[in-house]
Amino acid sequence: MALIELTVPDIGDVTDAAVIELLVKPGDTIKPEQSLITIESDKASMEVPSSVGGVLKELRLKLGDKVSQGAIVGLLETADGAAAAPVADAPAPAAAPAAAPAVAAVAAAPAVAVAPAPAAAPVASAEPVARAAHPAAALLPAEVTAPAGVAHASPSVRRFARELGVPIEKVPGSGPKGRITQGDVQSFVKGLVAQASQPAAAASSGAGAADLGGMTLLPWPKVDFAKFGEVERKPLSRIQKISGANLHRNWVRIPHVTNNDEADITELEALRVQLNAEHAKAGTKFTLLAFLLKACAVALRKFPNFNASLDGDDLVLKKYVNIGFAADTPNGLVVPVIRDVDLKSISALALETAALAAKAREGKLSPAEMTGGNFSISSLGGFGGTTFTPIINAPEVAILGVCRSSMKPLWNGKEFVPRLILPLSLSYDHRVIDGASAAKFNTYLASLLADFRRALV
Ligand code: CAO
Repeated sequence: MALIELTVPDIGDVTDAAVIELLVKPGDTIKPEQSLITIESDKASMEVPSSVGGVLKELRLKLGDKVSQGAIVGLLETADGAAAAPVADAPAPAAAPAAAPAVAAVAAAPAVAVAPAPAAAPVASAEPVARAAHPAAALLPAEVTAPAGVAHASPSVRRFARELGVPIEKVPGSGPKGRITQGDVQSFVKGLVAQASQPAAAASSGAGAADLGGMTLLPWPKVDFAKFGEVERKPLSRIQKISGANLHRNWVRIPHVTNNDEADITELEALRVQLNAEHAKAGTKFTLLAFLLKACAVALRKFPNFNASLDGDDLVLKKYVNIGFAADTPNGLVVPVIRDVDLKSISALALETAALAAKAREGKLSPAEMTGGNFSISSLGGFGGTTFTPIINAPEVAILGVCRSSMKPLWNGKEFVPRLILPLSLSYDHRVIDGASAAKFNTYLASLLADFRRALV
């Protein structure tokens, strides 16, 4: 029987490394090469193993202690007293990466060192070349690989993360007290893989990949839905995948604000009903959408910044007025574009929107019929709702959302009168349009819809 003092070996120029894990406790039977503690400096985390077996009689360190070479880890009672071998006789590290700092458990009673042991690879300071060698690490944005706070994970989980090139300190822990489990590392990697495949989807839609300006997100939650009830898996349609990637980009990259207003369309609706009655034989249907297109064209002429696109540091003001409208189809959302809306009659606009909407539903729109828009209208009036936040169709800078009109009591100065009120939700790119301009645009649009004669002025 011999009592051996275990000390921290030469750990290069690392000093005051924090003890972040105690992997054993007094009374434990320690096998040779078993890790005793994990220490972490600002450059690396390392496990300190014992090269000899025995029973740990005393642990002299606690979490948070700062250690340097020579610090006493604890006292180990060996069975025969022969384990404290010179360094030269000690077993070689089994799997220490060449770049890893050499950390040894040191038996020192008296001055007898024991084996250098396998040590953890420096996770936080891994060279780019080393990272690229790992599939998961290659997916990490630069700032994800930067050093961060102390991570709590067992040696086997650390080893697992290391093998995948995952910086353990970036993995959110789901275990007790935030401890990182092997499942957490797996979820982290799956999340990175999923994120990495999203730009590919955007690229396939012609949108091109883009980094998220340093935004790092948690992995997407992985849930086994079938555990909670019956499910059916249905792949997204091609249009849904393309429009989804575009909507996602636009939502993330454009600072959206929505201005909500109301238009009194009592007179307009009366006119529309009258026109429809008069043109019933010809089969022309004067839709609200046609009037909205015309009113928006007039408003776009009055507020040119809405009829524009951002191109770097320039605002490109367009001298033509092309407006797209969102059309709901069995395969997903598409946006056919009406050209030169300002030059067309309302009946022509009604006919053209009907023809394009029918083509959209049949999936027969050509690419040319869906490009060149300056502004968009998303009309949900036929379905319902009171307000919503339409997503701007980049590179446009604004979009009008319209919900269902309803009769409301309006105060005319003397009494409440029933009026047909149309909700208008104008989303705008706040980099180009300020709140005051948006309020003016929406108010002006509402005034046109309230009295269409103003559109002639
Ligand atoms: N308030 C009340 N009723 C309205 C209305 C409104 N704002 N707008 C339309 N309606 C009524 C119409 O009066 C018509 O009723 P009747 O059949 O009794 O005459 C009915 O709704 C259908 O209207 P419409 O034929 O004029 O068609 P529309 O202009 O409303 O819509 C189209 C055409 C292509 C825009 C529409 O079919 C569509 O696809 N809308 C979906 C837009 C969308 O999905 N937006 C979301 C994009 S973001 O996810």
